[in-house]
Amino acid sequence: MRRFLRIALTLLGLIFVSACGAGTDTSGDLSGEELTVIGMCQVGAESDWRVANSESMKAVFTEENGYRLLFDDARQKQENQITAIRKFIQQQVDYIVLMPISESGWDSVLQEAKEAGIPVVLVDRMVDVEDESLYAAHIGSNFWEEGMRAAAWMEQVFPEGDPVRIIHIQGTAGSTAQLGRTAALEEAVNSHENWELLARLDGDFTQAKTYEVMTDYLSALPEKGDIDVVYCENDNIAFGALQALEEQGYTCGRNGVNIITFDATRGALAECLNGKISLAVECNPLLGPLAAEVIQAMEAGRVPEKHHYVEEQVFAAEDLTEAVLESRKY
Ligand code: GZL
Ligand code: ZN
Repeated sequence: MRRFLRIALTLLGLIFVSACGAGTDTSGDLSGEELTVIGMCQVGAESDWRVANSESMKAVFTEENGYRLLFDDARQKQENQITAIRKFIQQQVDYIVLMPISESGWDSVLQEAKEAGIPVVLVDRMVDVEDESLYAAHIGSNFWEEGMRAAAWMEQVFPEGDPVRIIHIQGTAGSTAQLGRTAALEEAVNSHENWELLARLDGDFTQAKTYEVMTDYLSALPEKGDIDVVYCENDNIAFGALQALEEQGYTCGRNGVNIITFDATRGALAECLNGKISLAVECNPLLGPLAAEVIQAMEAGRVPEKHHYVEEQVFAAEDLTEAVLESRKY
């Protein structure tokens, strides 16, 4: 028995040491590092877009390009992003690159970064802060414009005066992408008396959540509804909605339920090519090179432009071929 206990205690000790080992020193002071140290706060891995965005950042902020990248995945929680920023401040990183999950709640932690003399570069979504000096620059998309492109397409395909019955499935509440894409749809619905919002559901930018809320909504209808458009605020929402709609017997495409999606990742373009998604509005995740350009400008002592917007387009089925799909980078 004593021998067994001795072995068990030894094993426990080993496990304890290795666990501590795994946790050591990501909080060490990096102020002496010659490489440019980047503390990066990513939202999570909720969507195909997000994965492509992370890959784009990691491909640029490499050691051979002169960077030490500290990458934190917040698993879709703002408090994890705030904790990571405080850790980066302790480590005295040279820059903080933040992909903020939502617009509000950043004033105090960004003030702490400012007092520590660490410039903050915002990528993708925006923050809503009193003092604009709390961030050095923002690189991202104009989400309202993306929504207006979708509304313009709806105007083209639905003759003025025709009824258009719309289900709106939103992204993460309070994120700039959700706020902008929602505002554009609201403006379009308000300016077309025959456009009707049947329901507004929360898809949180994920396929699983959307499949659940859309299935609940559709199965609660007394009979199959007349749905002209499902306005999905990103591709993963569109995938969840498509799955639920088809399971409930709806035909998706130009002669059935028109799914509109945002991001236009390769998976969505494939569904567009096969006619199940009617419109894919591009949202460009490849923001790494622009972010590096801004940081290099600051390294050279220049003050960067405050806002940098990337070019984006829309895709309908007739714009797509296999070759176009192959040419897409994400
Ligand atoms: C848009 C980005 C959104 C994408 C979603 O720039 O913030 O977050 O549209 C992602 O796919 O989850
Ligand atoms: Zn009109």
